[in-house]
Amino acid sequence: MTTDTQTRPSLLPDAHVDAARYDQMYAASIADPDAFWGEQGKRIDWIKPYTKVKNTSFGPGDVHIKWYEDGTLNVAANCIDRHLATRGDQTAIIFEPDEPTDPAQHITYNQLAENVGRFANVLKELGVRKGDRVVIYLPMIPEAAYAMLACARIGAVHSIVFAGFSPDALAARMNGCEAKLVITSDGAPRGGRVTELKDNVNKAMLHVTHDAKCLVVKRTGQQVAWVQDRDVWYDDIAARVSSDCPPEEMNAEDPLFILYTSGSTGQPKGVVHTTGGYLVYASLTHQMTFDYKDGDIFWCTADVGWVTGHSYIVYGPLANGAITLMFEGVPTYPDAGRFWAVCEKHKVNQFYTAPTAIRALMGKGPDYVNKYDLSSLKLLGSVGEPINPEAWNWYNTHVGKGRCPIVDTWWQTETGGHMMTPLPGAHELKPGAAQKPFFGVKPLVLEPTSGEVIEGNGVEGVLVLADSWPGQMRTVWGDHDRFVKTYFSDYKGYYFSGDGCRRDADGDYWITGRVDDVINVSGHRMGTAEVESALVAHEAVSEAAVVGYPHPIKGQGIYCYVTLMADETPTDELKKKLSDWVREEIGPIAKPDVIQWAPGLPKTRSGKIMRRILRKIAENDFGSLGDTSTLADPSVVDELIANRAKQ
Ligand code: 6R9
Repeated sequence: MTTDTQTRPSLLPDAHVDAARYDQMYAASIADPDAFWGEQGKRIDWIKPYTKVKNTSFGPGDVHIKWYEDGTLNVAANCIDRHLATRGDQTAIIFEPDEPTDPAQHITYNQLAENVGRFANVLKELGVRKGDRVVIYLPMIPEAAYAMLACARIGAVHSIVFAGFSPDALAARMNGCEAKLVITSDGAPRGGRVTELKDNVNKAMLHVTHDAKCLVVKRTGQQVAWVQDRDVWYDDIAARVSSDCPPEEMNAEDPLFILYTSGSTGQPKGVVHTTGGYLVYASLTHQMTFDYKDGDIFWCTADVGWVTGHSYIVYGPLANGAITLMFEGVPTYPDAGRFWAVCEKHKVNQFYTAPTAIRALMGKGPDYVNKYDLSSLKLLGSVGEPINPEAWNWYNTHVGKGRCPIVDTWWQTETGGHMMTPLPGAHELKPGAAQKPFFGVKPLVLEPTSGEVIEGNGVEGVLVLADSWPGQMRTVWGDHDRFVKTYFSDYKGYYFSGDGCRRDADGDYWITGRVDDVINVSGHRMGTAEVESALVAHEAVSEAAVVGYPHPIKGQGIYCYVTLMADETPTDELKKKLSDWVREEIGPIAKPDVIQWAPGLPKTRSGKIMRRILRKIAENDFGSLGDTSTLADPSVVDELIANRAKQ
């Protein structure tokens, strides 16, 4: 067990929201959503103000979601133009490149205006018009933000494809939304290596079934293969267009972006977010959850290829006139101290990352953190999966030094912004809990089989949302039926999150993981996250993933994949120790049936463990592993299969 100090951070003083204000605002948001969101909508600038606020139905029957439907606005104007009078010379974006020895850039709001205006005119030159779709396949460079905002400025709909995705994945997404243009760069430096982005686009284009052009930003200066009449250098057009581009007037319900995300079945879905409600929600959550104050330096370590990057690197912070940091690299390059070096260098005030990164860095030991001055930090955040208490404590002790509240934010690509999180000036923290619904969010716990609402505290079930919020996705691109079927048909009249949750004795919420990750051992329901959390609490363990597998007596047995700390030796004796440890930590029912050493775990590029694959391997069913091409490192799967036989 850890010997770290376990000082709990105190509430932030002078926060935007204290406990009394949270209670009052939350109650108001639920009692009268029209009045609450009508007021909140004023935080952004409208060209034509709305007169209607909420027009939503979760069915049964008709499912529709509209917010501020008769208002018009432009997102780029909200993220740039309206700040120019007051903070034109303030930094908008700090860019920290992959190589620590390369200079960082500070881009002011004035410069942002110029760069985005010019980018928008380049898009127009290429024939991109309001409503057209543009795929963005770029590294984490300022041009990614310019491209997003340029699309928003002219009313084009962007769809970002994470630069780590393969040519096939890129082609599927370009075809899915019939993108007129793909924006890429020659190469993408990351962790000291270069991904050949333009080459990937060339390969993808062979499978794109309609005409599309390719706009190339120069990042590395490397040689690239070129197709005349299809490919154009950004710099060539930028040199001859003006930086003045008036913003297009958009309806609140016009699409702003499409973001493809995987579900439990089928091809990735194109999640559609619209203009007005999304911006109000991204901006409000950014300000309140992180207690963002003018001049603070905010760093979200996500990639803009994920929703977290959309809402909390670009749209939320820039709508708030914030200083947002964009990092091109990885947490372990040149070494496991990079995050903390960047925090020190740029005097970061709020730092927002994922548990998987914390666990990876935790495995390298605290020396990498302790050598940096992290006194600028005021708040830490977590997103992407439940954070196990061990990682939470490490984050709190070594990064936050026991004084920075940790906001554990539960939300999804589909929700646009935070749905449940403690607020740093209002809620005493519980490690591992998402705790409280954000304003306007109405969580319910349902009995999974009957779908009945479970009232009271100290209960567990599936998590649904009873009413809409402005940041909610509106539809699946080109397939509204799939939208209705995926989210509104298991539990009629509710939005089904796909997650399980527990409401504890105090009424605080704990996300227990995707409901398909719940296993049933001898009639006992158990979150695989619980067993994982116990395993990683052992000093020898760096990471663990747990799945169920068919067991002749228990129904399901507990199968654990364990990655050890670098200096540990995998022995049968250690397996027994870990097994006993879990038994002690949770109870005899949680004793692992199988422990398999895993030098690496199959993860998506956003760091989520692909349990579907681990379940198949545990079941000895290697024939139907499904698509493994989206894994960060597909070779770990072969290694796990090879080792499976030895169990
Ligand atoms: C923002 C994002 C969504 C799924 C979600 C849940 C898991 C995210 C979490 C969390 C527990 C948190 N998740 N944040 N689980 N605590 N703080 O990650 O979006 O990639 O769509 O994933 O991630 O299972 O349903 P997305």
